[in-house]
Amino acid sequence: IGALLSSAAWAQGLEGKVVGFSQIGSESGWRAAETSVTKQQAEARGVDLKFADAQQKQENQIKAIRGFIAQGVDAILVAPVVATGWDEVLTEAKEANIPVILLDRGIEAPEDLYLTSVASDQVKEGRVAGEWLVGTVGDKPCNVVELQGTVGSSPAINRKQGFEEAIAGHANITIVRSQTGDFTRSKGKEVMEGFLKAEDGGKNICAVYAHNDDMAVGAIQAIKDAGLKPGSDILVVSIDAVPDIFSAMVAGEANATVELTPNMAGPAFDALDAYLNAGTVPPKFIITESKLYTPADNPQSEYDTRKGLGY
Ligand code: GYE
Repeated sequence: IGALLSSAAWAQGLEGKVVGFSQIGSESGWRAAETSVTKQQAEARGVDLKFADAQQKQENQIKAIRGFIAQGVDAILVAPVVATGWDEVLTEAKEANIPVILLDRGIEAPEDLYLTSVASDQVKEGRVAGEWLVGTVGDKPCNVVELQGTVGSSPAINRKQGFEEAIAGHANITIVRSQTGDFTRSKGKEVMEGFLKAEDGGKNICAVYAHNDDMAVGAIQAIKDAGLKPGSDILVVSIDAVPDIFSAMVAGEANATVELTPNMAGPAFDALDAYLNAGTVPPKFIITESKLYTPADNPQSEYDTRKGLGY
């Protein structure tokens, strides 16, 4: 009897399900890791993952989602590059009865247009970074330059807000310049070069706050090229906890990062499994942890463990 019932009535999991994944691109080390973890998670669960790389363009994401709907996929994962402009295409998915799960970035849209959103609390990430700086500089004057993420993306908006909240009321800490580096290493370096030139070759800068580690790594290079020491002449605080920021910590060139897990797909597939197989409606927001790491946290071993995790 077990054998008779096994494949039908007892079926569980996502084996054989077709899931479309509209990924933003590969702007950062964190993003590349998220992509590889998502592919690993799909394979381990027997999911047929249809992967589409949008090369940073929302219009490409909208096209990919429409393609998934036309194919009649069982579900859609989307990492939304910007926060607005999703209502129409998500309404189309809803009308086709295809559940949509948001990964790692939020959107401004009615909540009934997606099943759940798996992401960090990005305001908190900014706050954790800002609180670290407040605790580190004490009452010394500190001019901060900020490298923002992609314009209009939820992490750029929220990480800015959280950091500003943390330094509010500390008049000795001021953001003197703030510009987007689009979450990339090359733009982070280029924008930091401009900041250094504009601020007396960097002598006027106490800290750089980057919305991700890749931009921080670019900024570290620019600081070195300007003849200053990142990590001491200019403090470096960022978000993601990718392996390269831990090697920068080992070298004394980075001071703090806030961890973002690249495993958004695991909780997303768990929620989808429960929804499709048992009708369990997940919470609207599944929030991942935001832990601070500094050079006191054994950065060499953090580097080593992360190297195997899809990075
Ligand atoms: O921090 C950054 C990436 O959307 C939260 O996007 C994510 C961010 C991540 O490119 O490195």
